[in-house]
Amino acid sequence: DVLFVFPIEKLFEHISARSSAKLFINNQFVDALSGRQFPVINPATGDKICDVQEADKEDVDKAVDAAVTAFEIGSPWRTMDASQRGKLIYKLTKLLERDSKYLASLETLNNGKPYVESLEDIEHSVDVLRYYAGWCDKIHGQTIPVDGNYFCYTRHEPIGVCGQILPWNYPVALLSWKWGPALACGCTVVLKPAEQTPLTALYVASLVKEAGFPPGVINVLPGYGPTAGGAICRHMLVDKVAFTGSTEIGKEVQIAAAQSNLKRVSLELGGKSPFIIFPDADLDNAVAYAHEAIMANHGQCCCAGSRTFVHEDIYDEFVEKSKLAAKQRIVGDPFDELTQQGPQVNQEQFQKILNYIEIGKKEGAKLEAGGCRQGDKGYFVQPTVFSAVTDNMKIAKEEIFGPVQCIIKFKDINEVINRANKTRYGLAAGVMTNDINKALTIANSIRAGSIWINTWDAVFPQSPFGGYKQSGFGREL
Ligand code: TXE
Repeated sequence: DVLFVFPIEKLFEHISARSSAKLFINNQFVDALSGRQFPVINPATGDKICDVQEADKEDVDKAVDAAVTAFEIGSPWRTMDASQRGKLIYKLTKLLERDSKYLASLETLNNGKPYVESLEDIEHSVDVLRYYAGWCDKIHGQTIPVDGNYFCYTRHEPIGVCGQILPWNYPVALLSWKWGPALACGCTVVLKPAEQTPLTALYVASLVKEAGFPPGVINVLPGYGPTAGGAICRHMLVDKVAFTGSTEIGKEVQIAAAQSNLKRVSLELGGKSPFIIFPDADLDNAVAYAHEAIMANHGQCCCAGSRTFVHEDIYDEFVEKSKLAAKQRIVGDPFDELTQQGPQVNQEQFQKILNYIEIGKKEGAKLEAGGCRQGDKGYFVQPTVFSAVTDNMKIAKEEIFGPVQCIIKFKDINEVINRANKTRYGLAAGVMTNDINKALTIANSIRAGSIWINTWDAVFPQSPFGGYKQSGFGREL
């Protein structure tokens, strides 16, 4: 039953029946003021799924007006009991569960990730929102015994109108990361999903209305980055912008915030995360973790383990086994239950990855597996493994964001700490070892937001996530 997929033809009918290929403002699906639309593509075929209304600056103004009104003192949202806010968020999680197969099918159609993984993303989103639903009535300040005849207290207040800009790699999951805390605290939201993957966010918007959120509390604007995204970042009445995406655009977001109203900014950006494998670790286990660390979600993870540092004593054997793992990975139709890897999200990302593979070959890295596109339709890339990668190569320094494993040799712990830290990024890191001393030394020496010991990608609603250095600041979850 878990593998039941919503029939694809029905997906199209539903998108139009719910009129959800539009902007969601004030609990209504409306056309963009310009009337412009943009195409949304199925990455498995390159074919158009549908056209979606395209938000621009005037639509952002309209959505922010709605969010400002919803946030006014005395409004239904501001006077609602905190526990009632929690019930609304909880109701939304029930609707997500009710429609999880539909949503997972839509996610797979639009993003290309395997259906089973889309289902897991929806389950994760439910867990995240449920966790935050419980927080609503547990956010309190302090009383402070100041000197003199005074009563002093702190009160935690909602920030206000929160602009939220999402990438395309985890469309529903990242939506839950952004909405959960903002709604729990009583903020209102103007969200822009990535232009590549707006469909699931728009469907969830229809559930927002069904759950009974007051109009204007949540607004969803599909559109492009420089236009709709930029207008959110520059808007004088947006109090905060939470951005997940590339480091380059993260910098632009912060500049726009500074040049407009000094809105608060939180940034969750790229990475080049090191995974350090010591010879005392179980070899097969380490190979399997390192493989998943980079291949999961087709390499399209901000916290992908994209630099695999392997100790010289086990290097050759590790490479051999990693090569085998890559060759065995099943790439194909994301709706097939056996598929482990579907297409990359779009032509641009697909081409970017193939370019990096060519650069790797030219720089002298040894291609052990993959290295080409798979098939002649859609944006499929073969799981690729490079050995003999050195620190100065582009493929060891830049974020490829694809299924390309770079295996690098090291000799000792101090040297590998230094080398692992030589990056502008600092999102995550990992170590595989049976020696607690080595594990804790690594954990305390690598400058990254999450350090995983004998695991990877262990991300929970209850624990914080975010970067050091140019991987961003502020914490998700
Ligand atoms: O990212 P962008 P792209 C990395 C990854 C990937 C690269 C490029 O290396 O290959 O970035 O991907 C919106 N003002 N990551 O081009 O451009 C845009 O519309 C405001 C890592 O997709 O950063 C989208 O909604 N917003 C990352 C979002 O920003 C703007 C996930 C992300 O797009 C804007 C994605 C502007 N001027 C990519 N320009 C991660 N941290 O997981 C664009 N946007």
